[in-house]
Amino acid sequence: MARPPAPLDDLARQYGPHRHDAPPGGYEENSRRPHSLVETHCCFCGQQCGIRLKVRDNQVVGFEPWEEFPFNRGMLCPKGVRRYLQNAHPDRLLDPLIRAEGGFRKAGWEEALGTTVSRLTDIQARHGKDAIAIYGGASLTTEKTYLLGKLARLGFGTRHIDYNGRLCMVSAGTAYKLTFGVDRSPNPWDDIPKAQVLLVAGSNVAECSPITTDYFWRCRDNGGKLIVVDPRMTPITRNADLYLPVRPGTDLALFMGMLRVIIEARLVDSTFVEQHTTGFDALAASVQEWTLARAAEVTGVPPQSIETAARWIGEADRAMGLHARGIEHQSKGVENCLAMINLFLVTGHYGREGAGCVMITGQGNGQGGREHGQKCDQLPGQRSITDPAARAHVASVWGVSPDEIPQAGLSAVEIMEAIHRGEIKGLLSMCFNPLVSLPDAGYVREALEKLEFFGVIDFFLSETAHHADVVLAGGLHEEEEGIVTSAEGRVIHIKQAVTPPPNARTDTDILLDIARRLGKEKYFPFRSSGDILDELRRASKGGPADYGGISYEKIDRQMGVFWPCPTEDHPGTPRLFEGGRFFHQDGRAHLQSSAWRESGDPVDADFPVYLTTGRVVSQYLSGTQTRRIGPLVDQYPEPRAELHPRLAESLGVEDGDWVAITTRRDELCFRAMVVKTIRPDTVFVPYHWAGLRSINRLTHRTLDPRSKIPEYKVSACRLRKVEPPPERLPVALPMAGAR
Ligand SMILES: Nc1nc2c(c(=O)[nH]1)N[C@H]1C(S)=C(S)[C@@H](COP(=O)(O)OP(=O)(O)OC[C@H]3O[C@@H](n4cnc5c(=O)[nH]c(N)nc54)[C@H](O)[C@@H]3O)O[C@H]1N2
Ligand SMILES: Nc1nc2c(c(=O)[nH]1)N[C@H]1C(S)=C(S)[C@@H](COP(=O)(O)OP(=O)(O)OC[C@H]3O[C@@H](n4cnc5c(=O)[nH]c(N)nc54)[C@H](O)[C@@H]3O)O[C@H]1N2
Ligand code: SF4
Ligand SMILES: [Mo]
Repeated sequence: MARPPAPLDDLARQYGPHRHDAPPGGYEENSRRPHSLVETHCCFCGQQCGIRLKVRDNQVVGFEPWEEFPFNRGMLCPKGVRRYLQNAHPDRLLDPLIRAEGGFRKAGWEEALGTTVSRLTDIQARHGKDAIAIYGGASLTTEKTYLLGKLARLGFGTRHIDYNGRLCMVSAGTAYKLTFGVDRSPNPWDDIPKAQVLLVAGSNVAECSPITTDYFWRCRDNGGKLIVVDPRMTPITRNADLYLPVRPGTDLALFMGMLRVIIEARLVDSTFVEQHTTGFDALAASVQEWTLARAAEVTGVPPQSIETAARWIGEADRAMGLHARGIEHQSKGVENCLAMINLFLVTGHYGREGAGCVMITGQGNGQGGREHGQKCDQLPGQRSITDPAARAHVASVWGVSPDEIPQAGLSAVEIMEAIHRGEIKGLLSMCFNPLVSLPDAGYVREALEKLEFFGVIDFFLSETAHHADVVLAGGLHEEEEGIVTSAEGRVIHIKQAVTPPPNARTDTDILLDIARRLGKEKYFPFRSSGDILDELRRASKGGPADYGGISYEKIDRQMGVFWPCPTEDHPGTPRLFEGGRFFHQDGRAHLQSSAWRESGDPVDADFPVYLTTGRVVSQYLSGTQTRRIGPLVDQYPEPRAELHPRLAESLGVEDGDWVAITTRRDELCFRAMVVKTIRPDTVFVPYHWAGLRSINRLTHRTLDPRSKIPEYKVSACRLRKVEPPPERLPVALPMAGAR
């Protein structure tokens, strides 16, 4: 039975959520009145900047910089300085909601939780334990992700739990696991200024990891060179020494071409390769055919630039690579990362100051959120769920026998496919907005409409939550204590600044109440986040991501603790692989060879232009939070299609005109932003909006076979000029350069 979403009022349909502009009492009044300050971290991206939150009357009413926190030393980006406007937002969910005729009605917790548990367990009774799935998220503290994983496996007994980090950087994680035996950026950010060469691939650092630019400029001040690989000249490119305008989806060819140059020019560090790696001969053979001419033809990058980039890395004493979603959001995302890592390994740039290849983590808890058991294939401590020893260890901590832990389940996009097939009939989603963030949104909407029961835990009514039967009013970041692991691998302490409004609850409370209603309270004896952390420490002990010696007090004392940190007296490990010791049993790095493949949605005569997607500085992810913060909306109010003047001219389009973008899935209209900073064969649209502004209606579901990450960065499309679509009211244009 198809279930349409709950209807929205007209305002919400046209503009999305309500905007909120000022703290209670307005800015002036707010700055005068007394308040207390809480030292904690930003709730948004993986940089996890330190921030002091201003608290008054149990509300976050502002912020002050926290200069002592070493990572950002008081610096913040536009999102960080406005996040506090969420706290008193009029859209904040204050009660649980239950689907009713024509929308939702407020409900009590007894009814909402009772319904959620009885509907989900009823589905399981009729169709088996695996007929329900759980979605988690990487904005949650690590304690919550651990709890959610345990609740899925021991509480509900389903094998299907996965999370929104599956859409983020699992291809990078898979590549690091394959090569090094561990999934973490090997270097602390303090290494960046010490490198002589930085190779930045598929990362819009200035807009998406703004504080990292400061490390880049310090590197440049020290004489370091910057190489940027991106189909768009992102803002950091203005200060780059070399720009490689790669055609979307061809990074693998670029890196294989560069590796061949390094080998031919005898820039391989043979001693390092011999003593610390395996697989070099096969790797060298695999790049033989990647001559400069071929690499240039496939990538669209001039051969001299490919050669120069390779030589700079090979000739440097200390070089670093940094990559993000541009190379990871591809159906060969794993291969791209492997090939980039190889460039640094064969040249001996590992385990030393200023030398290594790192991934720039995206989500707030992108790192910690993928280590302790909310991934479909994983148990706490970055252990594999298929490894009998890992199962035995975790089972002993949980007080169950290993057979009681379900086997590996389906990943995030695969769960949607199983819903379409009718195999999964119930879904509980916490901290995830799949309707906006998963590829092929039309397909996702159909899946949500097919569910027998859908429960959502969120503090705003996201577009996904409109499809829910029950919405449980969960907690904001500042309402609970916990830990998060930043892009550097630094475990930090999130402090509770306020308590939830009277009838909302913290996420932890909600999960523990569900466990109790399932009759499983004996496995969930936790009274605080600290209790959960204690168990998590034991569960992770001995695994690659060993948190055994990490406590809130130690984090506060050291301004963060880098894992692995196995014991209380261990200082933590800022730099991995020192002395050339890697995490595989043989202590070596395993160089991996790859073969070239086309993207999953290839360009052809009908769809001749590349469509790529990503972000702008003022909006965050699916926008549930930042589309509600007025000053951020003003910075960039609606998605625009970036196109090159040559492409615009061929379409007869001028800046501000409307274009229809058509892919093999759907067609949508956007206002054009004509810029010289993009390849002429590529169009870029940011993805932070819903409904007719959601670019994911046009993206495709091809997954990377090993990591199951979607290919957001490469679709094929065609464009044509259109009249302003009648269903759109005029919206103010973003001010030039004010992203
Ligand atoms: N302002 C802001 N900051 C954020 C976020 C946000 O939503 N808004 N989200 C956070 C999260 S979760 C993440 S994952 C990160 C993402 O951070 P980034 O990965 O830096 O951001 P994206 O915009 O997704 O993509 C990065 C770049 O990839 C380029 N690109 C597209 N296709 C290709 C390709 O085929 N090859 C190469 N080499 N490059 C390509 C795009 O032009 C873009 O400049 O940002 C984090 N920070
Ligand atoms: N086309 C395209 N699509 C993409 C990408 C792209 O580059 N292009 N990027 C992908 C990437 S990298 C990512 S990370 C995903 C993100 O995908 P999403 O899962 O959509 O990420 P969010 O927008 O953070 O959604 C999280 C939801 O959780 C809620 N939330 C936040 N914090 C908490 C909390 O502490 N507790 C609870 N209960 N709820 C919370 C928010 O209100 C929001 O509704 O999107 C992916 N989608
Ligand atoms: S850079 Fe990231 S963590 Fe820092 S203030 Fe901006 S969004 Fe927050
Ligand atoms: Mo992400």
